[in-house]
Amino acid sequence: MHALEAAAFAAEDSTQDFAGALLAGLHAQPKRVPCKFLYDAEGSALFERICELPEYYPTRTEMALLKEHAAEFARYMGPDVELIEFGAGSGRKASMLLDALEQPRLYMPIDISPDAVAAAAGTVWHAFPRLKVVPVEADYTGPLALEPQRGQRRVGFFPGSTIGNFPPDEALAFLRRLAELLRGGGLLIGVDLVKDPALLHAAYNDAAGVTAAFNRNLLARANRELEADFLLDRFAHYAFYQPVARRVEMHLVSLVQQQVHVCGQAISFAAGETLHTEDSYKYSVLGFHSLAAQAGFLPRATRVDPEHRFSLHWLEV
Ligand code: AVJ
Repeated sequence: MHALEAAAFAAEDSTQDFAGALLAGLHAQPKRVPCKFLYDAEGSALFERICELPEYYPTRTEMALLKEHAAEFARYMGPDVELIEFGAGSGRKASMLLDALEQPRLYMPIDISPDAVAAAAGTVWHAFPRLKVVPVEADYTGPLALEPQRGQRRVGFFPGSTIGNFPPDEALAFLRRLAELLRGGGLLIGVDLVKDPALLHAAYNDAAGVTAAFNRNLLARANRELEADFLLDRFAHYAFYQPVARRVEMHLVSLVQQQVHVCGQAISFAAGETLHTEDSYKYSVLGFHSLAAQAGFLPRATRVDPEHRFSLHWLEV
C-alpha cells in the first residue's frame, strides 16, 4: 500500500470512529464525547493558536522549563537514545530536547492527527537532517504495535500536560503501558499543576474566543464529516475548574431546546443540556509522583517554574 492510500484509510477510520463515538455519546446521559475528537486538522490548528494566547500559560511555561533544563534532562537520558513523542504537537519542544541530547538515534512522533505528525516530523527533519525520523499516525491511547525494546535506550516524551486529559484511573493504566514500553529508559512528562482557579478559568476562557472556537469545532467537524446539522451559535462554550476533582471541565451547553441530526439520527437537546467535551486534570507535584510510582516509574528529577504553574518530570523505569 502506498503512503497516500494508508493516510486515506486512516482518515476513513477516524471518521468511522468519530461517528460511532459521537452517536454513543449523544445517546448517553449526560451527553459526552471523547476529547480526542477535538483534534482533527482544524482542531489541531486551533489548539496551536490556543498555545500562543496570553492567558494560556502551559505552553510558554513548559517551553521555558525545557529551555532551562534540557541539558540536565539530556544528561539523565544519556547518549544514543530513541526519542518517542506521544501526541506530537508541532515538534518545537522535541527539537529543543533533541538539540540537547547526545547523538540521538531516532525520533518517532506518534499522533492521531496526520497533520500533527507531519508537522512534527517536518520541523525535526528540517532541524536535524541526519536524524532518523519515523512518523507514526496512530491513536496512542489504543494498543501500539511497537516492538519490545532491544539494545537502544528508549525515552518517551509526553509534553503539554496531555496526561491531564485522562481521568486518574486511565492515567495510571496509560502510564503502566508506557512503563512497559520504555523499560530500561524513562519518560519526560509535562504536568500542569493545581493553582488559583482564577488563572485556570482565564486559561480556558480566553478573551479572543479561540478556546470557544476550538470547542465548537467538534460540532463543525460533525457537520463536515457526518452530515450533521448543528447550528454552532446555539451552543455555548462553558469551561470551569472543579476543585474537588481537580479538573477543568469543558462543555458545549445547548442554549435552546433543539433537535439536531447526526448520521441521519435525530437527537434532542433540552435548553441548558450539556455535551461534555474535555477534562483537563491538574496535579500537585507529590500527587503526580505517587501516580508515577504506582505505574512503576521512579521520579528522578522534577523542575517547576518560579510561579509554580507547571512541572516537568524525568521518570526512570
Ligand atoms: C492539550 C489537553 C493539554 O487541557 O490544557 C486547551 C487542551 N483544551 N484548552 C489542556 C485544551 C482547551 C489542553 N491539552
